[in-house]
Amino acid sequence: RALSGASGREAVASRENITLPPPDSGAPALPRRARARVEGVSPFTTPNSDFYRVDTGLVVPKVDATAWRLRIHGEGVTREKTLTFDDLLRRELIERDITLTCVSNEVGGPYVGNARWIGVRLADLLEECGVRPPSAGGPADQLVARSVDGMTIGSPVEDVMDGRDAMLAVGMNGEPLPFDHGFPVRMVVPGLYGYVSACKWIEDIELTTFDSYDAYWVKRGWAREAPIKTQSRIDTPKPFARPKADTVMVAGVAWAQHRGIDKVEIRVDDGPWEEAVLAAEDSRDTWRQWSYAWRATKGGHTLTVRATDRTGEVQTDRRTRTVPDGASGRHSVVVTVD
Ligand SMILES: Nc1nc2c(c(=O)[nH]1)N[C@H]1C(S)=C(S)[C@@H](COP(=O)(O)O)O[C@H]1N2
Ligand SMILES: [Mo]
Repeated sequence: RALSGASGREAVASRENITLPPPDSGAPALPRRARARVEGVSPFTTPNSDFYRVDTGLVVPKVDATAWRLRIHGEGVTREKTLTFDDLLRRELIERDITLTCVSNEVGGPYVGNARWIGVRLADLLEECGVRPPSAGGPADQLVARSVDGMTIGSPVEDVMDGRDAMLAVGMNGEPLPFDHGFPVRMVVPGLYGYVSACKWIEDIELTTFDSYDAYWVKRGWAREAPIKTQSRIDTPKPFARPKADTVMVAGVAWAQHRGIDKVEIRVDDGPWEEAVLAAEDSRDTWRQWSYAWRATKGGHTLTVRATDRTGEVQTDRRTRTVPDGASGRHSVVVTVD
């Protein structure tokens, strides 16, 4: 059906024919000091070509946007909708910077990236369909998104409709979604791990309950609900680096989407926690870069980072595995100063 022939020629052509209209609500200008000027830190905006990719697809679905449809139906839907790609483009478009994170990211791991997304506000569409969140008496507490390749991803209806910038995204960093990242349309919900929010190649949204349906990864032992944990990562120096005894710039990123990052601290060996310099906050849905000028002394040292989010919660030291709801613990890097 929507998956076109082996070559995906129609899909490629449909993508090339898309001109994304300028968003009605542009992303707020990036604060001038949102970037830490330290070599080796992850770029604030992750280029599409470097953006992590996590999915079960052996073959990336190639969907022809002109044939694509999205159906919204289920419990509490009083007016079902079927939308085309052009229907979406004709709606009010918002543009937002949102950092995506995978629940399978180990502490210090690479499965996190930040992009500027363009899309349609999902809550508006749901409201037009008559959907009310549970807090307003709606019968459905789970929104199950289904992709053309059969993936199912369940998100709390309450979160999607609570005012955050949950969207059906059509654009990523100024271009139509790359095929790898869900062309033509995917979901993005700030604050939730990808496996409970970020359905790529979406074609169906069903309103249901958590009691009556378990999505793909939930059937395999992962948590039903999974807000992103407060985390931080040292990007530089790299593990086992051999910097010279001098001032060494330690830098990285910290994230706690939809709560925001308030503070980042660095500890050298068993020393006191020292505050890092935080780059300006773009939004509470994006990561923040940080840096720390370390007066490095000769010998082997362990650098450890921890973040505090805007609820005041300090990133825990308690190590957990990624299963069932995301790794916790603190990232450390061992270096030898010459
Ligand atoms: N259709 C589909 N959507 C999916 C997945 C998938 O396997 N299939 N993986 C999810 C997971 S686990 C994550 S973390 C994000 C990753 O999005 P990205 O590959 O664009 O970084 O997509 C989510 N959406
Ligand atoms: Mo993920």
